[in-house]
Amino acid sequence: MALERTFAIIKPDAVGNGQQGEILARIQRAGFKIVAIKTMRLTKEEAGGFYAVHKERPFFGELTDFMSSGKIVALVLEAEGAIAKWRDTMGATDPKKAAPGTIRHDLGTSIGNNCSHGSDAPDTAAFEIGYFFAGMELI
Ligand code: 3AN
Repeated sequence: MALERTFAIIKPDAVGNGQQGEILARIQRAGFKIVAIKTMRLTKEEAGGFYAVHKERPFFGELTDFMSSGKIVALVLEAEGAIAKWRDTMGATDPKKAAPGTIRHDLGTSIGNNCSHGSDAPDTAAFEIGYFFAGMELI
């Protein structure tokens, strides 16, 4: 398997609950290298640009309101097969369907408030990393 990078977010629900340390510990235990990390608050427009692929979905307004409701932690994670590995570490989108021991199962409260985001493919990882981080932050 090739060394790969993925993009991750610790979402406003988890930062608001003070769970960012717990999630960073899980990232470390799972064996990821943290290439880049920053705390920030998105505007609704910036959240909309990030989730542009979902703009026709009925939950788009709710999603962009939530993602701009508080601080997030944006991360670039590196590991062998990082994209699939991070999605496995997070668990299914809906915390009720996520496996025990995954971040979303253990810390998430609903399909919207599910603590974390992860890129789903190499092309989305490339777009999402570039949306949040400049090249010099990724050396
Ligand atoms: P994932 O983040 O697991 O790839 P997607 O791509 O299906 O999931 O959904 C994108 C984001 O939209 C997710 N982070 C999720 O929190 C949110 N979302 C998905 N479905 C709903 C829904 N029915 N209501 C509110 N938010 C949703």
